[in-house]
Amino acid sequence: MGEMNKLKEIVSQFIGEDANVEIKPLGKGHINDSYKVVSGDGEYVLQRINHHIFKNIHELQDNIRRVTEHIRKKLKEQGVTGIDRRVLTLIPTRERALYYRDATGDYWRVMDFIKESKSYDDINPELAYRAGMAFGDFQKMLADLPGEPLFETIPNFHNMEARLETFREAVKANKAGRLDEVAGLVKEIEDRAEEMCKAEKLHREGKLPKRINHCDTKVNNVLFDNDDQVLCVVDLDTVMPGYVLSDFGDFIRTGANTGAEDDKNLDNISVDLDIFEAYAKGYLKNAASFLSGVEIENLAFGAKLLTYMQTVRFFTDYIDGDTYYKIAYPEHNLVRTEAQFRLLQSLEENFEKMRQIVREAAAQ
Ligand code: GN1
Ligand code: MG
Repeated sequence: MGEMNKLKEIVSQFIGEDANVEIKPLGKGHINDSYKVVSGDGEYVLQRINHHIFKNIHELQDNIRRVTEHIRKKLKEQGVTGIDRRVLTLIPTRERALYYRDATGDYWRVMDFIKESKSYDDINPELAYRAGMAFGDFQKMLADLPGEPLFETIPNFHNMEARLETFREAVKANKAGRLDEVAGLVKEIEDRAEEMCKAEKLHREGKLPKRINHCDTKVNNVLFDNDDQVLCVVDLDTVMPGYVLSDFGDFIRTGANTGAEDDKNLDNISVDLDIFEAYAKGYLKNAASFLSGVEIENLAFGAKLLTYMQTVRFFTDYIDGDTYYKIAYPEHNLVRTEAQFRLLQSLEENFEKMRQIVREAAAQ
């Protein structure tokens, strides 16, 4: 069966047979494969869920069901109109399952395509402010999710201690024989290791709670409408318990970088403090009411932490021989590592300014 016929057969499991269905690749995630599906009765997103990374698809899809149902309920209570564009809608299979496993063992899901929406890879302060409000609202709406805690779809996903352990194992094993060329960078990572494990330490001391986090607060995971108003937050695979400083920090890492995540020209890279300030203001506008002093005091640290964590993750994958992230060329993970490290250095240089900005935003 050709690739397109295979995709059509998978789509038919969810929406039935449609000879004229159109399926085209969509987006540029590092993990899943996404397609836009246009059929006679609607537009959808089809995704192959990467089950090498998300090992329990059943629990993952159940998380997304709980999260989207809860948000939908909140939006209804608030009298919000056009709810179908304000929260993702999972389309079940004809057997009423939330995913489909094909004959080769791959896992698939279908969601409604959010019409007239767009995302940005680069933003301005106004959009950052709106995105900050959106992620603040997202955490707030989920703060009273009833029932069991959400499943950790990737165990220890934003746990720095665990990430460093994996990094050190990779260094020891030196599987791809790449260690000689990167020894200087290994030292830079180790020099900061203790500081960067501060969140886990605070948590053990009972000073930093876990809440429901998005855990992939990239700029392009916020959808905007044609008037640049926020529609909703997407990419819910990693919604799980975590520290709010992680979500704050990952947005700054991706949204307040004047360069690209994999910029080859390190001179392009620095923290954009206007974006930082706008995001902090928007986020705290919606989140200040439920955050503790310790959580607020550590938001700026979160920007350093998530950038450091991403440096370690790309670096680990490079040392391992590129087994996790999709790469476009052989040195890609090293380029990403160096670019993230440069951003970290810029965050370090601007750290006191960032803390001051957060304090002022929280006082408003
Ligand atoms: C991955 O594929 P994407 O863009 O959704 C990764 C994030 C990283 C990011 C780095 C499940 O996200 O944690 O921050 O790449 N997602 C997973 O760009 O590992
Ligand atoms: Mg993602």
